[in-house]
Amino acid sequence: MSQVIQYERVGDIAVLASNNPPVNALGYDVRIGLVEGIERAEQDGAKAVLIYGEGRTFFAGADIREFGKPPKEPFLPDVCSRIEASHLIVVSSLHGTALGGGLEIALGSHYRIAVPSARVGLPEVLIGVMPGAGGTQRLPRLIGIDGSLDIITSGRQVGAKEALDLGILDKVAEGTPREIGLAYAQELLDSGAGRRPIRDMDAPAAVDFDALYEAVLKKSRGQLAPAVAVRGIQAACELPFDKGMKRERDLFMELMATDQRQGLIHAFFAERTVGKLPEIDGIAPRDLNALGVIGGGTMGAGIATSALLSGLNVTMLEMTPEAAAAAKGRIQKNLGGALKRGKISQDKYEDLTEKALSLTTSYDDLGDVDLVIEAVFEDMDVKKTVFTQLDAVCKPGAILASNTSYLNVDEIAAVTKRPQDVIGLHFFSPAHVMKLLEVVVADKTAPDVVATGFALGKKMGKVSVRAGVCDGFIGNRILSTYRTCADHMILDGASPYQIDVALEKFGFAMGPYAVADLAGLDIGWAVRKRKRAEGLDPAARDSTYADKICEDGHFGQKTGMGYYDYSAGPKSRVPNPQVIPLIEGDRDAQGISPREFTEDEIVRRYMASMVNEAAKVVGEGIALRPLDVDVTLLYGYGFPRYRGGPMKWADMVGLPELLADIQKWAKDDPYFWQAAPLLEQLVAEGRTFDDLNKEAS
Ligand code: 3H9
Repeated sequence: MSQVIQYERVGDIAVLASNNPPVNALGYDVRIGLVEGIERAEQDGAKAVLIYGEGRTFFAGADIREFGKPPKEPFLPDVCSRIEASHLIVVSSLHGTALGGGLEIALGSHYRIAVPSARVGLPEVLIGVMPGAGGTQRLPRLIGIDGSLDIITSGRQVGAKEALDLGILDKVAEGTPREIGLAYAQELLDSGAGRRPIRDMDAPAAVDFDALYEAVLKKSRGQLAPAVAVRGIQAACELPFDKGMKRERDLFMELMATDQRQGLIHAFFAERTVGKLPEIDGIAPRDLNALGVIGGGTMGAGIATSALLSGLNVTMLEMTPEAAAAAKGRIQKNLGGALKRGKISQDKYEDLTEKALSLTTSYDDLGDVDLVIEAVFEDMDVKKTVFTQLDAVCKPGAILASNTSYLNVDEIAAVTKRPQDVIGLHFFSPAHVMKLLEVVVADKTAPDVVATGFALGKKMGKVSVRAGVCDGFIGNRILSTYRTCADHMILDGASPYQIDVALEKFGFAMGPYAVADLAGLDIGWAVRKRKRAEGLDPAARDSTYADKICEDGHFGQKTGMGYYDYSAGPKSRVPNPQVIPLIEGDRDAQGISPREFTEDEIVRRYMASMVNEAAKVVGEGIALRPLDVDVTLLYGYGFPRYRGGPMKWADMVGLPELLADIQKWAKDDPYFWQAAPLLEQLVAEGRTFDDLNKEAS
């Protein structure tokens, strides 16, 4: 008998309790245990079977770690069908998250009960597959096409009440899953209720599935699984049950073989691994109740909003009462958005804006905060002044953090008498929306300060990535390289619009020039001016058209004009007619004859420059592992999740091919295309970035 499924008789009811922490994933032992449990119940005279999960949840799905390996019998669809075929009444009692194969086990059962806090769903498309154990065949028979289509193609989790209303659940009751399951099974036996296999229910009438397929494909922006899942629902409506099951299995296996499945599962595990760091293993974070924020512009107000929403008290410091009032207005606006979306109540809104938030113009009011985040103008001298003042007023042990996006945190720390308490906490704008937080660890930062940075990120619901100190840390350093690559392609003949289209087709939410317009062209302008002042390498290519756009007062969306003209609204994106002549001027001045670029070449160059810089970032230890880069790009830079991140993408494309491209392009521009030593090493050793991830875990 399987170790993970415990069998017990309670009167006429055979109880199968699954005990496979942490989430009762349906691995081999669980599958075999369920089949054995049903067989034993049938043989020892039970009249009903109760299936439930011990620990925090009912089955959260198939064991994703088994994906990509040869499947081992009994397969999950057969387990569900075996449960359904039993001559005993089978009840599943749900708590926690009954997801994917977990919900499919419940759908294979004849009745379903859940505790009120339970959530159900078929999230397979979120990891690049589709329900493969009867979900697309049974759910439409139970709740119809519309509900199934929504649940299966979105992958969203459905609360118990909604699931009851939809007809997925038969009953919701308070208690432990065991108690409510036993009571319900007994109630069914007492009432003489019969078996109720969903396979015997009528399938809904077919609709125009080709149109549905196309609509879902368009909505999924390049991701295949949701549209392919529509074909599964179609099979439920058009084929007899067993043939529908076969069709579902074929579609499932088709998706299992895709790069998108690999990319999405990589992303799933990468975001769960990124916070696991040897340096903070077992280290307790410092107390974190009161936060100070210096500077109430868009960034500071976003950070304060996020902190307030996570339950921290915030003291916001601004230079003047007027600026403080403006900062409060921004925070109120942000929180107003949360109120409007139903995320907080009116009372909570009042509490956060009037009690948890205080405004000040005096550094003395920061004496009691546990952690203070500076979000002032991106200028080293200004930052040093702020940190000197903070060092003077903050209590011993308080953490002093900078939200700088490029500047050297070691240099900032050096102006204080407590460099061990100084850290970089780089949020992404708008900080109350964007999920990424770079935790920048300086030379002298203490481990419990790092742990506190991660604890703050968790409290705020962020995905935190550890970064070392360098110009731009992980994300902005890599961004600066691939933007430079795009700028070079423009000098050589591509247009910003062609580049945006090519990368949006690749799957980026927005192309780099549309992003630049959104972020504000003045930001890149300031960085270019700083870098030129520091002295550019004479071998580096440079251009001036982007500066000229700024000199004309066009900073992108906020001024209504940038690479695009936004006079018809922020989404209108009509090319600004002044841009191409400015580019042509640059080309003429540099004696460049423009050439054609295909979309394929644009993507190859752009991606190669990104991966190459990322390999340098990993090789230098700025990012701990390739997966840290992947998570950074996925959460901060709109990288398509179904491609897993740039390093995972590179592994799938092939590192030798990528290196060969870089070496070829280096013949024309040896300064820009310097291959990363780590990339050369991996190619020489026949290894991948993912091998490095595995070695580090
Ligand atoms: C499927 O079912 C296909 C079928 O239709 C057909 C098959 C033929 N497998 O997220 P957490 C691990 S596809 C293996 O931190 P939470 C996770 O890595 C599957 N491991 O906790 C982590 O490990 P570690 C459909 C899994 O409370 C630990 O559990 N189901 C799986 O924030 C805790 O996870 C899904 O896609 C898994 N299925 O969230 C559900 N799930 O401690 C995917 C989790 O070593 N899972 N782990 O880092 C989730 O959405 C969330 O994990 C869940 C819990 C909501 C369950």
